[in-house]
Amino acid sequence: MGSCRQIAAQMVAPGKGVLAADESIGTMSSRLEKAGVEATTEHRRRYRELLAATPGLADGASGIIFCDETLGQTFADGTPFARAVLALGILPGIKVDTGAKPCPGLPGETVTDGLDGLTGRLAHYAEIGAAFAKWRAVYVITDELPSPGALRSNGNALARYAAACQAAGIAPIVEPEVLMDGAHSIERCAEVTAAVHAAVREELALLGVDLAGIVLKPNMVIEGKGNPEQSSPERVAEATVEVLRAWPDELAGVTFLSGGQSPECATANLEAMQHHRTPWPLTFSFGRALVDPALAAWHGDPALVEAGQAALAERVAANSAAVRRRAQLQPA
Ligand code: 5MM
Repeated sequence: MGSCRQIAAQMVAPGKGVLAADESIGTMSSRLEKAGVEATTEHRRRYRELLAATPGLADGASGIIFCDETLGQTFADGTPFARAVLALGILPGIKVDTGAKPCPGLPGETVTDGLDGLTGRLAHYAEIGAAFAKWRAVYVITDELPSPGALRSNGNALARYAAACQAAGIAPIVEPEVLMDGAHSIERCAEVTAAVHAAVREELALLGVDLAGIVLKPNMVIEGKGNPEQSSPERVAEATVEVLRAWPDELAGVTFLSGGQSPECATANLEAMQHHRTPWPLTFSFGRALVDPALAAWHGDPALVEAGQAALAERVAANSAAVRRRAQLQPA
């Protein structure tokens, strides 16, 4: 258990966040194709190497989440990804869920799969160097949803995953994502996010998960994408922190997902969070809000690897600067 606490603390160290580069093969392939890059195993490998080998990445990134395919691959020089990033001062992580699947009995909702064989897979990932893991549960907002069944099923799966990780000495990122799809208000997002977190907390407690050895990866509390009103960063921060206050002080830290916000918007909201005094660090584990500019700049051209890396470095530095504000605003 001690090592999970240490790893989790390292993941949310001052000024650091986690890069989410764990798109499944299907998601990564369609993102590559959209950027004009043929979706091959080798192109996915090159893109992940571009990201991980970005000069100075360790200054703002404590860890990178990979998917199973990447963790089985090597840098061009033959070094396995996990060993290569460790040598760069970055913790390697692994997404161990196998995706959100339609849930029989819960029309329009999903439950995340991946518990079968999880203990054996975790042992393998630990052996090849993974320090932490990630599991994402997905919740939709409508007037009626999420249902109590979705709250309980996903909360239970997240807790079983987290307990299995801690037993294996791998620190779990617990990611309950309330989607931005829809035209709901920020108040409705707050209400749903609070209910989701309450169900997750209950299940984590029932399985004896050590909160000091997990990292929570939630959505920010924000309007639906279809709502013409969009709250200021100050309002988003206030609403988000209010929901998070239900978490005990011992939680290791909070690393937000970006959820489809623009890179600039996600950073502004993250910066606004730092004005609130909280017992746990509030930092980033963005996917798209960090990598979209890099993918656009590189778009598969070997001559543009440095341009892609510069674009990633710029977003990581901006988010690192945002979370470093905490130290100025909240002197110890
Ligand atoms: C990088 O995308 C992750 C995996 O997605 P799929 O398994 O669906 O392909 C995803 O879980 C990601 O880590 C989180 O959603 C955060 O990413 P964003 O882009 O929302 O910050």
